[in-house]
Amino acid sequence: MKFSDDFIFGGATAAYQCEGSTLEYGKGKVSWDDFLAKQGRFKADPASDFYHQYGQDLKLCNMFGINGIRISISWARIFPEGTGRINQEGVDFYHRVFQECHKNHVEPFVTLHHFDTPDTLYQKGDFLNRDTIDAFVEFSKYCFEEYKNEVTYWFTFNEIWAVATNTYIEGTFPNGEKYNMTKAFQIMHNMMVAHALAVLEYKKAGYNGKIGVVQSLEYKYPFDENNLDDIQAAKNEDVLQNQFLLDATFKGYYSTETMEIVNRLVSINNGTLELLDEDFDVLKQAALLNDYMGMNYYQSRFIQHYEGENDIHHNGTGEKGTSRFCLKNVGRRMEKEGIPRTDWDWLIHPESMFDMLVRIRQQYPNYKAIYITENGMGYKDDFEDGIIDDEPRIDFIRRHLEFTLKAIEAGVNVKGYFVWSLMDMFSWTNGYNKRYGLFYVDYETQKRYPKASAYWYKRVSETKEV
Ligand code: BGP
Repeated sequence: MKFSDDFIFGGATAAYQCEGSTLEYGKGKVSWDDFLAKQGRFKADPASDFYHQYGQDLKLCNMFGINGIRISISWARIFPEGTGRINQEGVDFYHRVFQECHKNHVEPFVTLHHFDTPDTLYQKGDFLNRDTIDAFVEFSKYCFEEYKNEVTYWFTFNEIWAVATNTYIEGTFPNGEKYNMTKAFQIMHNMMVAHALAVLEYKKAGYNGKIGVVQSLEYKYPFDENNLDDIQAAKNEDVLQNQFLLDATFKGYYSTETMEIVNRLVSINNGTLELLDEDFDVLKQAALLNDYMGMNYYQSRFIQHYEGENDIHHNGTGEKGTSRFCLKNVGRRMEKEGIPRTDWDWLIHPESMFDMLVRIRQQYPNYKAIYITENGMGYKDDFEDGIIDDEPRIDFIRRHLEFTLKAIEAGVNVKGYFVWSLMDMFSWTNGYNKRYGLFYVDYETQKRYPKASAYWYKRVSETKEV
C-alpha cells in the first residue's frame, strides 16, 4: 500500500524554537524570555536563526521532497504588547517567509499560537484570564485577513494539553506551578473557547482556506489490563489529556463520562471550574466547522493505580531512567517490559498511534480529516565530518509511517505527516542536546547538514512507499 499523491510529507517548526531574534526587529517579550533567563540553563537565541535562514531551510525542503512545512506566527512579533499596536516589520517577515514557501512549492501550515503568549497577556493570567481569549481572536482575525492570499491551512493552537500540564501540573513551562488540576482544566477549556471563536470568525468571513486545532495525544493503557483499578487510572489520565479536549473539539460539549472524571479530579483539589453556557454555544458551532485536526503523537503511557503523594520529575537532560510521573488520585506512569524508550524516557510504541487514530474515527465519527502534525525522535546525534547517521530516527519514523498507512487502510482519513522537526532547534525544557531535525544545525555557524534520515525521507516522499 502507498500514500496518495496529495499526501503531505512535511517538516514541523515553531517560531520561538527556531527563529531566534527573540527581542529584535520590534518583537515584544513573550512568557518564556524572563523564565528562561531566570533558569539560566539555555535561551532561544539564536536557536536555528530561522529569521535569517528561512531561505536555505525552504530550499532544502524543496530539494528533499518536503512538500509541507508547519510554521507558527509569533503573536508578539505582530502585536508586541499582545493587542493594539502593530509591528510592521514582523508582519512583513511572515509575508517574506510565505512567499519563499510558495516559490519552493512547500505548502505552509500555519499555527497561530505555539506556546508563546505575549508577556503582557501572560502577566495578566494568560488564557485563565478571559481577556486573553478576546485578544487571541483579534490577533487571529488580523492574520486571516493579512495572509489570506498566502495561507490556506490554519491551526489555532498547538497542543493545548501541553500548555496545561507543563504550566500547571509538571511545572516545566512558565511559571513552573505544580499539581494544580483545576487551573489545568480551566486553561484547556478557555483555550478551546478561543479556538472555537477563531474558527467561527474564519468561517464567517468566508475565506478560501481551512482551519483546525493541533492536539497532543497519547494512548493510555492500563499497566495491568486485568486490574480494574489500573483500568480506571488509565481512564483518568485519558480524560485529563485526551478525552476532555477531543470532546470539546468534536462534540462541543463534555460527555457525561468525561465530566464525572473531571468533577472528581477538580473536587479532590478543592477547585471549581467556570464553564459558561455561552462557551458551549460557540464550541458546538465550531465542532461542526473544523476542517481537520492536527494530531501530535510521540508516545503512549502505561498507567497504574496510585494513591500516594504527587511526585513528578521531568527528565530534561537525557539521563535515561530519571522520569517520574505519579499523580495523586490519577495514576502512576510505568515502564513496560519490551517497549523501548529514548534517552528522555519517551516510549517508542508506534502501534499505539494506530490505536489512537482508529479510536478517533470510532468515537468521533464527525471528524473530517487528520494531519499528523508532529512525530519524531529526540536523539543525541553524532556529527562526524558532516555525516550524521541517525538510523534509530529513521527506524522511528518508518514504523510510525507504516502504522499511519495501516490506519488509512482501516478507514482513517489521514492527509499528511510532519516530522518533528524539520531542522534541529531549541527544545523548551531540554535545550539543545535533544535533536529532532532531518537537518543537523551547527549552532555556531548556522550551517545545515542533511542527516541520513533526510535522504531516507526524500525517497519515501518520492516513491510514496515506506
Ligand atoms: C511538542 C511541541 C514541540 C516540540 C516537541 C518535542 O510538544 O509541540 O514544540 O518541542 O513536542 O518536545 P521536546 O522538545 O520537549 O522534546
